Amino acid sequence: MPQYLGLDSSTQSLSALLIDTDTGKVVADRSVNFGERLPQYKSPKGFLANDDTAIKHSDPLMWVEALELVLQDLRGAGIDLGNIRGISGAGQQHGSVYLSKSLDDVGAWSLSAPLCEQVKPLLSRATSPIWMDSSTSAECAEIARAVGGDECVATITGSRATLRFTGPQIRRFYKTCPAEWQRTAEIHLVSSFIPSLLVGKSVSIDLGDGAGMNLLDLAKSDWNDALLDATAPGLRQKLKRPVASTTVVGEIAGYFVKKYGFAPGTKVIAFTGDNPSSLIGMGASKPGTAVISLGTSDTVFTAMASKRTDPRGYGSVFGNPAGGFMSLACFSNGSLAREEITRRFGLSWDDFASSIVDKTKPGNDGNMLLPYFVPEITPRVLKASPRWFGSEAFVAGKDSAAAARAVVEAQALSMRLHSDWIGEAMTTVLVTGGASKNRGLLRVLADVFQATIMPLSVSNSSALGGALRAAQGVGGSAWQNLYAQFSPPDRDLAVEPNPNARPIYQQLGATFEKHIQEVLSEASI
Ligand code: XUL
Repeated sequence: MPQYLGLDSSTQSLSALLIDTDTGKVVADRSVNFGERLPQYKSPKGFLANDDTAIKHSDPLMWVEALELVLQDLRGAGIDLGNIRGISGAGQQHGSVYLSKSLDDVGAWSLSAPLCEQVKPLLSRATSPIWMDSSTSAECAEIARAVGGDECVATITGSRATLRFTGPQIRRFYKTCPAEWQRTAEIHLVSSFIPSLLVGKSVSIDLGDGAGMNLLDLAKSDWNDALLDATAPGLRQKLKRPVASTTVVGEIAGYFVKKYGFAPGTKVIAFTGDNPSSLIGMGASKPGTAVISLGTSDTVFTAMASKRTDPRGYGSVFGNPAGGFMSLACFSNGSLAREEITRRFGLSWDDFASSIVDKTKPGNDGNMLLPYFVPEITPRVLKASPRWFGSEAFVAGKDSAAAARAVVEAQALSMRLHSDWIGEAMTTVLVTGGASKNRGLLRVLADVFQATIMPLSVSNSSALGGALRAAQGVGGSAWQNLYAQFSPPDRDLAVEPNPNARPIYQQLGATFEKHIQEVLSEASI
């Protein structure tokens, strides 16, 4: 019974997906929602409230507790963790954890206290900035200036200096909290922190997620000295050298063997970012297959045949865990914007879908929404500022069906517009994430992209990518074959585009872009 565990520490939950490579079955699929299961962290959506809406931090101890809870849940469901041969996984990208001591120097975890109590005194910064944070405009400008401008940062790292990226976040910490900075010995991404807990030693950041820091020289697969210096003094000493995503980074710590029944010697493979991990879980690691992930953030990504950067400056290049690079466009108004509409209008997800499919039509009778309910990453809109255009009833918030279509049409148009730089044909697009089974969303995506939209049978492709990479890292089985076994696209749910919608969305795309330009030209945004 060779089993492999994929973990996904994302914005709102920590999930575990267990696969058995002999039977070809998903043995377990469990998730710990932070808001529901760990209310003491006061993070209903996975992050802490802050008067400054640009600041989005989470308590890293919440992630530690969730890790133990999900393992307890697996045991509670009768799973023998002793059958697991390898573990890998993913973390929400860009989020960072700050420790006053390297985990190489703390000794073995003790069984006499839960892990969060042992990690707490090691934190040099109580909270972790996450990908939704947009408080680093000044730091991005400083870093770019120090190395010769935004184009230089993009040439080295694949992305311009970007608000949510870890380098600018580290610089802000160094500037605003000098005493805590002095106490910091080691910095982790979420994707290196979780495996470090599992191994009980400091685990390196992988090249996939490391590319989301504005610190990695993509050509050299190492941190770039000019960017390290521009970010904060002595930064290289606080980061281990990055490793390939396929690296076996250690064996499970005795704590987990004794407490949860893992087999001694269970291998841990480097974790990566949730999007790079999804690329593997979607079977899309070769160029030619585009993926849309519908989660807290919506993302569009593909493996890249050759490295290119986004001339608009919003998109990013990350490492492809299977080798080479991937492109990504990220939208912060994903599920939070969709949920805002269902909440305001009291719609169930079924109502939401039928509002789109049965009650409205492509173009939405001219009703359009700029769905910026939280600050937006792509395009960069720094203040929450939703805008409604169209009929009186729509603008007055009295047309729930039009509102449901409007939020999804705007999201799809924005994804199409802001992924044009990727340069890959999008005739078939695979979709994943919590919302990827909603027929309303699938219909609009098919019509806007004029592509066949194909959902995956497993909705957590990021955790699946972790399990597949673990199987490949330990067992040597090629993950592509495993992918075909575990998660082929769900062809029954595939949605074909309606060709009549093409001209409608061409025109609508132009109107949408015009509205965006208006918003961007307003000094206050
Ligand atoms: C990608 C990004 C988000 C997070 C969400 O650059 O910021 O998609 O990875 O977990």
